Amino acid sequence: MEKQLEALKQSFCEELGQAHRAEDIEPMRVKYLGRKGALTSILRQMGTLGPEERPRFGALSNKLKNFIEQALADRLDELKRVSTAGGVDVTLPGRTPRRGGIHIINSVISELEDIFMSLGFTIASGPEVEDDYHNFEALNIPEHHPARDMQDTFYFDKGILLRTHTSPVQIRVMEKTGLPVRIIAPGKVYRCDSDVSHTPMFHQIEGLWVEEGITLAHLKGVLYEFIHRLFGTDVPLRFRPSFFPFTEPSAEVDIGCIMCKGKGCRVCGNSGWLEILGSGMVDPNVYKYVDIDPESVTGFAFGLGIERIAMLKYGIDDIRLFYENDLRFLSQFA
Ligand code: 2NM
Repeated sequence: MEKQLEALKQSFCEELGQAHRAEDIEPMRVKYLGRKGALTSILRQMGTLGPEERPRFGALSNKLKNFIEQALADRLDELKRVSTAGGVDVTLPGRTPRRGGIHIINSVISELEDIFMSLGFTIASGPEVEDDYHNFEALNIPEHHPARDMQDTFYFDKGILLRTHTSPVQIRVMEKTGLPVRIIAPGKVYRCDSDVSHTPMFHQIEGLWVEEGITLAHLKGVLYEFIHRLFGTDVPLRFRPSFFPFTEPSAEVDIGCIMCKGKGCRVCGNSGWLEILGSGMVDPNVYKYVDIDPESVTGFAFGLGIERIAMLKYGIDDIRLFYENDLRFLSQFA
């Protein structure tokens, strides 16, 4: 019979743990302590015991009855307290907030900054809302150049726009600080364009080194070093003549396709090469706009899109993924 009491206590405790509403308590009291309850039916068997066993069994039964009464009262108290806290169960453990992470684009920017800082470049920044003069005119981009077309540029009032590249930062630095200049300008730029490889906002890094005696050899040296640090020293590189209004001569830089190792694939359009940046020697006309004597110095500049670098480095085939805020995508890089 002692065993029966012990088993009763155990099943009572288990059931109490499952009671989550105040209304669950009264039915339990009836079930265990009521006239037809479990404890009562055990007590009814007391008559079958010898007189010497009865007092001990009586004491044990009483103890269990008190225990059940107290436990029911305590649990009821607790459940009432919880329901008066606006239905919020303050006894539940808190929810752990999800930890944020660095966006993949920002971590690629940091990586590029580290490379250029180790080559003696400092980091410059400037406004994203620019004027026509710094975004176009001082960069030797003539009035009717296609880059000024309404299709590419987001305009505010006449003469005010969202910068379409970070070159205006370099114009501002040349205007303001003396020579020599050795800077990179990372940041957001805006163009009215949207498809698998274009978003209306994207990121660029442009670099500028202007100092007496700077030649095309410095341009090649810096860009070789940069690309080898970013993609590894076994990636082949080629300089292809090109044109930009603000550099003369100009060159675009291709790397051997990192997807197919130069064999030709969908990513490189079967050419085996990927275009990754534009560069050139700063056009003497640009110096005139910022009051630098074009006879006294030379310099080189370059520019590249961060998203494109990130897509190549991580094998991402749609640029829009960067800005849809889908954590299934973003958390892979955090
Ligand atoms: C590029 C390619 C070539 C460039 C030029 C200048 C400045 F301000 F010095 F004239 N900044 N950035 C430049 C040169 C940018 O991007 C594809």
